[in-house]
Amino acid sequence: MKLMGNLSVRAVLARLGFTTKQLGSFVAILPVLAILTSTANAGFWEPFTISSSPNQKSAPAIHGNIVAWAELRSGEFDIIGYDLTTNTEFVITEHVGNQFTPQIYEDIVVWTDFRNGNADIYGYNLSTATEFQITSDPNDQRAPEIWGDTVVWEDFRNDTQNFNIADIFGYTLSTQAEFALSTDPGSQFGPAIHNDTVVWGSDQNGGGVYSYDLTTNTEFLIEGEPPGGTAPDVFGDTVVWNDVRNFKTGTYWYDLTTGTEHLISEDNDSFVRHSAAIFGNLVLWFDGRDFVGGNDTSIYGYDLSINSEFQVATDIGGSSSFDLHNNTVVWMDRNSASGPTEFNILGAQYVPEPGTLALVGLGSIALVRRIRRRTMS
Ligand SMILES: [Ca+2]
Ligand SMILES: [Ca+2]
Ligand SMILES: [Ca+2]
Repeated sequence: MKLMGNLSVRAVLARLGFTTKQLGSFVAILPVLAILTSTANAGFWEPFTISSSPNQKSAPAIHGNIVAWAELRSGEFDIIGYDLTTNTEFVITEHVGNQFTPQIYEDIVVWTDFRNGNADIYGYNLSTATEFQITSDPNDQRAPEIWGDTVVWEDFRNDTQNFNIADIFGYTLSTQAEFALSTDPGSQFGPAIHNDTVVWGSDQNGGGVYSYDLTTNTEFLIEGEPPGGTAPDVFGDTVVWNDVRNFKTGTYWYDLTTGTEHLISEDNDSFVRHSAAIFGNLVLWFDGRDFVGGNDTSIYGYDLSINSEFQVATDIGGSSSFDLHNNTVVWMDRNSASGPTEFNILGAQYVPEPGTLALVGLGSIALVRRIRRRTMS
């Protein structure tokens, strides 16, 4: 996954529509292609607009062709969905009370819901158009994430004194069974999940990044150097997060298989980076390096397959979250440059640059043209 090997090149070409026969004739030059793409430039991000309605919005999420976000309508926040294939917007819930922070996995949307006077986790099945309740504990459950059959969230049920020290809980959708992942001392926050791995940040013992293996029910401290511990993300065996060391803000990735930590990049100042996310070879984060006043924030990223850093978007205001799935990122753009503040849900799709020089050198010009045409379309 980290380096673009033959299999992933093959997978990319298959996605571009090449047949098995065409792929077979391509295998001979794959090693050359793999070497040259390892030094290739990053691709580019093609931006698009999802919603520019005047309502206040927050926390967009994406999975496949579905985008969801929280939107202020009639004085309260609801969960709104959008289908990127049909460019149509639809209501997921407009129940009384505020709904925030949706996340999506295939046809299931989950979110934080205040309809009961405290925060609970609710869900919605897009295929059956049915809503369902996940938690009913009288204390707060917030910030759910979902992958496959499992939902995880920040849970405040055990802090009956202050209601601000969180644990991590989870729920199996198929069995409707709730369970605790971590009731460690201090606060555990910002859980993320991919396959059978859950990760979170913790302020326990000065701060750290933890992972949890759902198949073995074991917790593992990844990084415990204070002040580490901003909310991490996980994809496969790769965990990513931002932290500050020696007054430099860095983005790190950790290989759960080898137990090794790697610096992706760092700013030579304590510029704020937060909200690192990973999907496939792409790592993205909010980055304050372009700050020139106001609420300017940028999204920067890094392609682990070609070791290249790039800017995804800049001057997006005080946006507090984005989401990444496949090659598409969505975020909230808060723009007050000309008049009243606008709250736009924007997106961008990453178009990787194929190893064009390698292919041209091997006389496969027609193939290159086909790749580029299909990639650009
Ligand atoms: Ca509502
Ligand atoms: Ca609750
Ligand atoms: Ca705790």
